[in-house]
Amino acid sequence: MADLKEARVPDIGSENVPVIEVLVKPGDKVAKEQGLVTLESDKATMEVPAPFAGTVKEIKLKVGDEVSEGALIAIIEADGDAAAPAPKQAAPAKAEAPAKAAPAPAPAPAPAAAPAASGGVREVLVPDIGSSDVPVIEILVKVGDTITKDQSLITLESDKATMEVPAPFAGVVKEIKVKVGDELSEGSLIALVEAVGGAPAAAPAPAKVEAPKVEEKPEPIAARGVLPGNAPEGDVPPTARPPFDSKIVMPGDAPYASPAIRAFARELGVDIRQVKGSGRGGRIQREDVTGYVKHALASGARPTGAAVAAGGGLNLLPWPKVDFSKFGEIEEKPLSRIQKISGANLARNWAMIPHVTQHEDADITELEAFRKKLGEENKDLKVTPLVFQIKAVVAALKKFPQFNASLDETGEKLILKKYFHIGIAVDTPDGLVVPVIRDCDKKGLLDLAVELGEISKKARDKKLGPNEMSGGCFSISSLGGIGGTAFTPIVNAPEVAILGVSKAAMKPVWNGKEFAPRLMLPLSLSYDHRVIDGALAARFASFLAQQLGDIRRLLL
Ligand code: CAO
Repeated sequence: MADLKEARVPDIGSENVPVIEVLVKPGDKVAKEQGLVTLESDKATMEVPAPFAGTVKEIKLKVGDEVSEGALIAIIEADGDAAAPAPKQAAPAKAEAPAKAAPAPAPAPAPAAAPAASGGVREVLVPDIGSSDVPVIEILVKVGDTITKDQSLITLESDKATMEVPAPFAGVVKEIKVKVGDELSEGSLIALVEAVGGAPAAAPAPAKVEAPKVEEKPEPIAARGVLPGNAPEGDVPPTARPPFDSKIVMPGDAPYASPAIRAFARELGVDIRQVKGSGRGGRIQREDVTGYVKHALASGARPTGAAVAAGGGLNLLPWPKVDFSKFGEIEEKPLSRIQKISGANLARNWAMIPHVTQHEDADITELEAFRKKLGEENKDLKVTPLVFQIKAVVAALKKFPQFNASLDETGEKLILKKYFHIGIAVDTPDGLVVPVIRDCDKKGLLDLAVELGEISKKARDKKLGPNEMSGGCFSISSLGGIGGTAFTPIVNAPEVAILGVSKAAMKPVWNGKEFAPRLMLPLSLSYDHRVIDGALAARFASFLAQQLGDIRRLLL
């Protein structure tokens, strides 16, 4: 009989916390500790991991629901050896064997220790956060600030969660005892605060606060702020996650900011995705948001340069909200994480890059004969036309270096690259991903064929790591195995061009005397018109066609 178990919200330290993302769907196989949903309170963003491995049968909540400890997330058919019994009532799932204490998502207010001095100046200490030596990544107050009870004082970031430590009482900050980079544990001194008004009497130091008893719950928090929207590398187990680098993980630059900073940005009407973070790993700080606003105001709300490069200036109509069920039967299907991430990137690239597509046909009759021969000689290797296209692209990038380039984030400087890493668009059941084959100039056709086979398989098995999808110079999107005569690929920013390849077809071609049957390969080169002009694109495309038309040239 199927072993159906309930996955519930563990003790998250707050109540009625909104679900901002559902990370799995019915039918998904989940590993133990894989994130099921993302919750975001005003103090922390956290992923709730699966307490056991299995197959998701039913999802019991949706984005926007507000949940507390014990809320039912999903019914999961546990894998055979799943050890943890499912909770039978509204209580957090208990971990089979918590490997290590997990941090509290939203720590209880910092405990106040005994008065450090007369006149109501009291120490504020780090509460039980479930981990030790957690780095301070942000100081949210300064000396002289008047703070309210529960106002956030500092932000800590462990490998599992980003959390703000709130003030246990109202008062005036007299001294700050930590700095960014310090590693804190329960009881570490954060600040001296002069209590005001009805501040509680001195508490014993360090007061045990109501922080969650981490040893009784599953490791609750997979870092959301630390690894936002990790669809492409979603299979990386939580314990083996790579160090955070927002540029690698999300070329689309998902906002990397604490909840307080996001709320601050919202308050000012700032789209935080447009703010460039100056903190560690690109984290967005308060000053970045204010800097962004200042810049927008100074430029008369018509941002240029950096702001344009950052995505500003698009004043689009909101997306139409339609109740389609009024017109007939419908079914709702959430987008996969890959679709959401690539969708955001594609929308930005399409809206911000002035695209032009140059079309060209390459005569690959001879190439095809050679490719077939190569295939016969290497029966266990699939040598498709794509490997020749990679080689031809490298030759064209060498001849036209402007294509092997990126605009910097100000939009005012071109970075020319001396390496040749080619991204290949791969269609997977969950959406489009673009793994990168490195140093294609140094690899032979057969090496490229092997690597292409490997990355395509890895992409479809969801095994690609973030490093395998970063660093590309130019992308190829081949629909040649499927069909079509031409299309308009979208430039994969910050690259400046992309080659779309359609299906080769036999066509009558005039050779000066007669029409001869030739195998013609349609090429569609989309480029960023800010960097490349039409004449250059026509030269690049025609050079590519020449290379493919006479593969001896690839040896040059
Ligand atoms: N013309 C004619 N036939 C072609 C061809 C072309 N341009 N390109 C490939 N083919 C043939 C191959 O030779 C192969 O034939 P056999 O089965 O007889 O060997 C067949 O089509 C299938 O090729 P393939 O797709 O498996 O291999 P590939 O190396 O051409 O492509 C990959 C690999 C990963 C790029 C491809 O599978 C893929 O995912 N393409 C989709 C990319 C995509 O979605 N782009 C759209 C982005 S915009 O939304």
